[in-house]
Amino acid sequence: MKEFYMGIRITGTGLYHPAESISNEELVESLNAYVEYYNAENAEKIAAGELPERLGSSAEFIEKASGIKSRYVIEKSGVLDPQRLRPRLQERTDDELSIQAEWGVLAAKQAMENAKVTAEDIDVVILACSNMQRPYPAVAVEIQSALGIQGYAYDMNVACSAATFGLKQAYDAIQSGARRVLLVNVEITSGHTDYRSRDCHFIFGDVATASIIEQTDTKTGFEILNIHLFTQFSNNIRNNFGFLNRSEDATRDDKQFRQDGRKVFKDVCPLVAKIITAQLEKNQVNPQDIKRFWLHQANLNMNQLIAKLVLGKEAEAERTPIILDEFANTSSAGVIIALHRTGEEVSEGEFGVICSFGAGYSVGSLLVQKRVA
Ligand code: CO8
Repeated sequence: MKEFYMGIRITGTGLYHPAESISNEELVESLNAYVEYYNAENAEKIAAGELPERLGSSAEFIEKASGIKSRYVIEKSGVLDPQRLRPRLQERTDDELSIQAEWGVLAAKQAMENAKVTAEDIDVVILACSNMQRPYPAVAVEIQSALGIQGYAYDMNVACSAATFGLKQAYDAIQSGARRVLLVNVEITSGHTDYRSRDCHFIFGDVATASIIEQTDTKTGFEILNIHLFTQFSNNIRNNFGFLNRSEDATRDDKQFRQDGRKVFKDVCPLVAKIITAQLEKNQVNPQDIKRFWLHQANLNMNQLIAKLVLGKEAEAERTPIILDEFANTSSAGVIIALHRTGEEVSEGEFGVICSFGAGYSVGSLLVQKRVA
């Protein structure tokens, strides 16, 4: 092993998802009702070429193109209401726990229980995700306060790679003297999904995950052997929502998630395969010895292709665990859900790769090894 960091391990993970889930069929029925209404209402403008005709969706397309069958959402009736197409949420007062902090606390408690640590054992809280509920105060500080953790906390955003970049921050904090880090990923994606567009209405789901990272040689967990982070600017996944929208008197309809999915697919698959291959080579680990590739959960076909490029052959299904069929793309949280659900399948000494990719572009790849106490 060329590069071997000191024994820093992921010793516990937690998962919270809301109770309500939407199937492809339900989502398509709602979009198609909206499209029919929209096209009828705007028939004259569409005929004159002033507005584009909106197009309907299909459940078969969604499953074939992405592997997604359902997604959890914070509030189902608002998303499915063709007159609304976004969750119906109650505004909370400043004295109430914010929604994102509430979900973060739920996932964190499970991760802390699994890692057998209490609030007193933790020095740092990081909330890493694609969408923050507000700019400040940092939601991570609210989670820290709700859990009674001392030390410091902050928010960070690297879109779908926020969890792996957050693991790097956790790793660095421990190398700098912190005892334990609580990393939380709360993705309430339904707040930023354009449910009017067939190109992206099916893509995302809501969830919260949490991980405990600590230096130990006596606790079961995944030892972090190597971390590789990479970014390269691209407009192919973009969201122009921001605090300057008001001042710009912005009118463009681009303040939600949008992407050129085909380009993303073509650019990102070879890039990720190259990064993982180089990382394994550098650390003298044979790709065949990777028991599990916990890849970003955006698209089943993408994950199968990346694994094939790295392994030089089709990967067995269990080698690249898939949770996106149930959860859809949960942005940063996807890799942690996959690890949480299947980490037990890996035995002492076996290797795994945790690799995210997404907007930026950003890629974060961790080579890990299972250690059983
Ligand atoms: N139903 C029926 N037909 C459809 C639909 C639909 N819903 N959508 C598109 N079509 C049609 C298209 O119009 C097109 O028709 P034609 O061939 O006549 O032009 C045809 O089907 C094919 O369309 P696409 O080329 O768009 O379809 P793809 O096969 O490329 O599949 C995917 C689309 C599934 C989106 C695919 O491209 C993909 O998964 N790409 C990778 C995406 C990816 O990984 N993105 C990462 C983004 S996530 C991220 O970074 C986090 C951002 C922050 C999160 C914020 C939360 C809100």
